[in-house]
Order: sequence, then C-alpha cells, then structure tokens
Amino acid sequence: MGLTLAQKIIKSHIVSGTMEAGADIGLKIDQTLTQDATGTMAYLEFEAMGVPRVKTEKSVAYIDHNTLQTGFENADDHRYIQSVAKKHGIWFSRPGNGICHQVHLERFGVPGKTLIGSDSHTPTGGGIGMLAMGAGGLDVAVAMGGGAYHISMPKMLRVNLTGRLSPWVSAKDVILKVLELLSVKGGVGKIVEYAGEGVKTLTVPERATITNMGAELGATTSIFPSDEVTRSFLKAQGREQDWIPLSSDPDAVYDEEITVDLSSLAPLAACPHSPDNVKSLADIGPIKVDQVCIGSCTNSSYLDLMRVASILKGKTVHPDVSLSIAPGSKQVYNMLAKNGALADIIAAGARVLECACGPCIGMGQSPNSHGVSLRTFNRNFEGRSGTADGQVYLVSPETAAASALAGVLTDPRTLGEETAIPMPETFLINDNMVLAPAPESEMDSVEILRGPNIKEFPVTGPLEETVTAKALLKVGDNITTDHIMPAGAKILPYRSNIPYLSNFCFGVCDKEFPERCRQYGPSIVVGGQNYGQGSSREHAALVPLYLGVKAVLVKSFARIHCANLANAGILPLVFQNEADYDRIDQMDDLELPGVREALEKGGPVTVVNKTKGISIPAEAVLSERQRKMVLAGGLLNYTRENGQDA
Ligand code: MIC
Ligand code: SF4
Repeated sequence: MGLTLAQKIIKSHIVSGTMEAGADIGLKIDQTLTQDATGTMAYLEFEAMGVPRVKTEKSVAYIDHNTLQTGFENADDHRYIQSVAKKHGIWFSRPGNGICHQVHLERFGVPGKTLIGSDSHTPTGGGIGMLAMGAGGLDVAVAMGGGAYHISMPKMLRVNLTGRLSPWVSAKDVILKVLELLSVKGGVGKIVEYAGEGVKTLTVPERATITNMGAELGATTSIFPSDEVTRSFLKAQGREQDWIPLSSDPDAVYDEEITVDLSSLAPLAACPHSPDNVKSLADIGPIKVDQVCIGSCTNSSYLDLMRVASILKGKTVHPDVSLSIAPGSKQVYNMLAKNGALADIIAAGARVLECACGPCIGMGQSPNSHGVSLRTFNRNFEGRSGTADGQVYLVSPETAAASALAGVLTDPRTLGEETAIPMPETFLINDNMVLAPAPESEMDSVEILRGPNIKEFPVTGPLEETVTAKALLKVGDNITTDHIMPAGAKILPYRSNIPYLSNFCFGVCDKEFPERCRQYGPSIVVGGQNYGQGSSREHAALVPLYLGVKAVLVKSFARIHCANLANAGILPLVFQNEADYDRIDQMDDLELPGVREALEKGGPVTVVNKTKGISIPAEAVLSERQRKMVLAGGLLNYTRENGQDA
C-alpha cells in the first residue's frame, strides 16, 4: 500500500510508536521556530532543562508579536531572547525582519523536513512540503534539546483541487471555502493534504496561505507536494539546493477526501466571530466598512502586496476607511520599496506598519466602537482586535483593497481586468537582520540578559490521590485560547510574567474568575466542544495552573491546547456522555476520588458532583506517556525523572 505525502515524512522521522491513526508517535524534529510572545517562556523552559546547545538542524527565534514598545517589558524580553539564542545555538531574527512564518518560508523552510514552532500557524511551512506543526513552548524546548515531539498519529484528509482560480479570486478564498465545508473542528486529528491537478496552478505563497489557515480547521497540519513550483520558489530564494521532489504515492489511501473546484470559487468572507462563519460577498452585501487591515502571516507575501499596490495605484482610500498595511517580511517590504509599489501604497493613503503581527494580535489598530474591520488575517475571534464589539471579517487582499477604496464591502471582480503579477525570478536576498549564534567555543562567555518583567513559570507537583475542587467556571462550545488568556496591546507585554497575566484569565467570558480562584482555591473548568481552539500559547495552561486549576472537563479538546494542559500537569478530561455537561453548574463542589490510581491503570475517571450527589464518568484524553507526565506533575518533572526520552 502506498503512502501519503505526510506519511512519508512521518515514516522517515518516527522514533517511537506505530503509524496507526490515534497511536502516540514520537517524531524527530529537524527545525524549530519560536516567536517572542511564546518564546520567552519556551527559552526559560529550555534553560530549566539544562541542555547547553540546541540539537536541531536549525532553530530560529523570531521577534514579531510584541513589537509595540509601550514600556520596557517588550524590549527587555527581546534582549533576553537575543542573548539566550546567541548562547545556546539559535538563530535570531531581529524585530523588523518580519513575521516568523513568512520569513521561515522564505529563508529557512526545507521540503521533507519536520518543523515545530511555538505558534499555531507554523503549518505555513506546509506550503513548501514541510511537515510543520504548531506546539506548546515546552514541546519546542524539548525538541531543541533533541527530544522527540509527540502527537497522536493523524488521519489523512485529501483535498483534491481541480480547475484553476478565476481572476480576482485567490488562495484566501480557497481556504475560506474549505473552512465553510469542514468547520473549525473539521480538521481535528487530521493532516490535510492538497493534491490534484489544481495544485500546480498555485504559487508557493498561495499554498502557504492555505496551509497557514489550516490551523483554523483544527488540523494537526496541512501540506502541499514539493514540485517544480516549489523548486522555482526556492531557486528564486537562492536555495535551490534545499529542494527535493515530494508527493504522495498513486495508491496512497486517505481516510477522507473532498474536492474543491478552483474554477467555481468566488470571493468569500468569514463573518464575525469565527473563521468558519463563511459567506459569499453577495450574501453579505455592500456593508459599510470602517477599517481595512492587510498583512499577517496569512496574506502578506510579495505577490499579495503587489496585487494590493496594483489595485491602489493612482487611487485614494475612501474618506471613512482607515487602511493599514503591514508587509510580512523585510524582504517583501524592501522589494516593494525598490520597485515603486510602496510609493503607490503610500500615495493612496495607506498607513504602512512595520513588518510584524501588529493588528492581528491586537497590537494597535483596534477598530472604532462597533466598527466593521476587513482583515486579510486568519482569526476573527470576539475581542481579539482589541475592541470588544469590533466586527471583524476575514477576506482576501483583493477584496480588502477593493473595499478600502469603495468604503463598502466590494467584490474585487468589479474592478475590471486583473493585472498579471509575475512571480519574481529572484527575490531580494539580504539576511542582515538574522544573527548567527555564538560558536560553541564562545558560548560560555555570553551573558543572559534578564529584565525585571521575567518571572518564574509555575510548576506543580505529582497528581494527588484524590482531587477536590470547585467548578469555578462553566463555559460553552468553541472556547478559544484568546478567551482563556487574551492577548492585545495591554496584556501581551506580560507574556513572561504569569502572576500579572493571571488577572486577565478568562477576562472575555468572566472578569471575576481570577478573583474566585484566589478566594476558593483548587478548581475545575467545565466546557463544551473544541475547547482551547486557536493559538498554541501555553499561557492558556500555565496561567490556569497558577490560579489553581487542577482539571478541565469538556466535551472535546483542540489538539495543541490539550497537549499544553498535560505538559503543565493539568488533567484534561472529556465527558463519556456529553449530556452530563448539563449536570454540573458553576460553583458546584466536585471530587475526583482515586484519580491517581485511575490514571495509573489507564481507566476512566469518576467525577463526583457533591453538590448534586451524582457521579459522572469521564475519560482522560491522554496517551500513556502523557498519563505518566500528568502523574509526575507535568512534562518538566517527567523529563527530570525520566531523562531525555521523555
Ligand atoms: C495567534 O495568532 O493567536 C498567536 C499570537 O500567533 C498565537 C501565539 C501566541 O499566543 O503567542 C498562536 O497562534 O499560536
Ligand atoms: Fe502573528 Fe497573527 Fe500570524 Fe499569529 S496569526 S503569527 S499573531 S500574524
């Protein structure tokens, strides 16, 4: 039986387990990336492991999220990461060099290699045929130390692409269509492989837009074959030697298959407040637009911004619209500056921002009250923009630019003939903002620079025999990590300060939650489907841990968050019968009698609702390794006890 593309990469990297769907597998990791919002924690954890030098082929630390320096915090954290990187063998991409995923695709990604990153959009690397996955910071730290990355072996979903995109329809519309078909839960436990005749009609940046936003499907990752298109992209990046051909075998077997006819697609938008709330522009109608933001790791490539510049050229932004544009990387920015496209963007009245995540993570450009904001980004969760009642729609760069001129949501197909934007034969290559680590012989003399904002991360002890806790919070379906641990300009600078962050935990749902935790002590959070979707931020586990959360009991989990809970030593539980969700109310007294023994045996866990006098059966959604980890009190304790398998 033949193998799928992802199965081939898994086969060449598997170090433990078998390739049966659902089985725990350990993978050797070739490359890692971190960004600054998750990176400080990841490097504190790496330091705690005591490994002197990274053991990967390439590890890169990016600064792209926290670039708004409203106080000393971010700048201090940047210096900390820069010094840690220099000492321990990690390349350092300076602030201003661009968004991690865009830069990694351009300069470091290699087809057929494995990459994990402490950011959920790491699957962007799937655009050049990498097996690239988002992970918690601790998992990235372990991989840097040479440890395997553990996932449960995913099922394989094939998206068969036929036809070719019509003018003004672009990669964003493809992934929005897939989100409409599959929903934000549709990819959970799966790898999405793109195949079929339509693949070769898509450029690498277009493919990367699609794999990037595969994160919103909840998928483990998404991947495209590595073909002649990939080869020309790498050649244009001066890296043809990194290319290898890679595709699935003709007789590969997939668990599921869907077909998307590229020719039949029309421009789409994801409406507030979920990336799968997809409608056609015609169905939404010409709503008035207050703000347009172009950029993010989804849509800020050279091709995207050249298209935008060509639409804006010679025109002026509508007087009621604020248009901001952030190029994805210094390479993109520099090329636009050289060829004059930047001048067209500036002349049209766009507010040009630095190459960083910026508005995507709420670092500035929050829309006005109840404002409609069209964004080329990947997430439109409630409140993420920094404006609680902001109405964020996710659209393509073409739709964004057309609407910025018209002042209302506009179908770019009304713009007339599309100008052809050729893929450059050579990109402008200048890696002067990427700093090499110190040679091993000099690493001892590198001093780590720690600012006062860097506090210790919380750790817990071995799991107790019986857990007694209150249901201090009950939430519904599709709770995102932005609900659990919000980001944005006011909070993000404190990503290395868990005690301070804890004041904002679950702030979007219930501002009183942190106070209740302080008042009542140990707690269990109760939730619905797809709990913890979205970001890979382990802060969504570490902060609850700090506040005394012992277990999270839900209908189902999103992959990365579930792993982060186990890594932190919080017990992730799912209801055996979903209807039992209704049998717990907020503030009920709960008990997990003999939970330690239950976990040791790998059996079900009983949740006793003492307030209601009933017992509720639950399962710990953990592999054997994770069970041992939770018993030990998290991955760090487990690694200390068991060495580096672990
Ligand atoms: C995001 O898009 O939510 C982030 C910010 O990039 C996160 C990482 C983080 O929370 O720092 C992600 O996607 O993993
Ligand atoms: Fe940055 Fe936004 Fe991409 Fe997250 S989704 S990495 S915040 S640009």
